[in-house]
Amino acid sequence: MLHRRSFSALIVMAILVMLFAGCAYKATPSPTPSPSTGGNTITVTAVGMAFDTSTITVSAGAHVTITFINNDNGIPHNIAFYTSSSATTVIYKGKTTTGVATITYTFDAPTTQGTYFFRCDVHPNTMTGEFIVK
Ligand SMILES: [Cu+2]
Repeated sequence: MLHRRSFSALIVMAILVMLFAGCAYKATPSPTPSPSTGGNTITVTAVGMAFDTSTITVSAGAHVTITFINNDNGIPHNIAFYTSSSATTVIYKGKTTTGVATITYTFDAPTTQGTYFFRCDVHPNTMTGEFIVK
């Protein structure tokens, strides 16, 4: 029964090869997602009486540059940053601009991490978001 024994040996070898291949496959490193840079240069667009984002995230203490595009023809908007949604303490109040127009805001982010608040002062009930400092 030499033939049968070689056949069994072949099966065992095949299984070993498959196991090894399985291990090799698992060992293949998966692509590492590129780390977020903190994004301290940001573009925000206002269109259709809304911001195109509900969050603006920057690094603590970073010098922030925001390109604000107002695509609402004839309608004034701005972005103003406050410590909370009560909008009593201003972090930075961007100049109001009437669309269609683009304006650049520069300011320094708070040095304390946290979730703050931003809104359009012209439409404070509908155009709001979270200003995240991390
Ligand atoms: Cu507005």
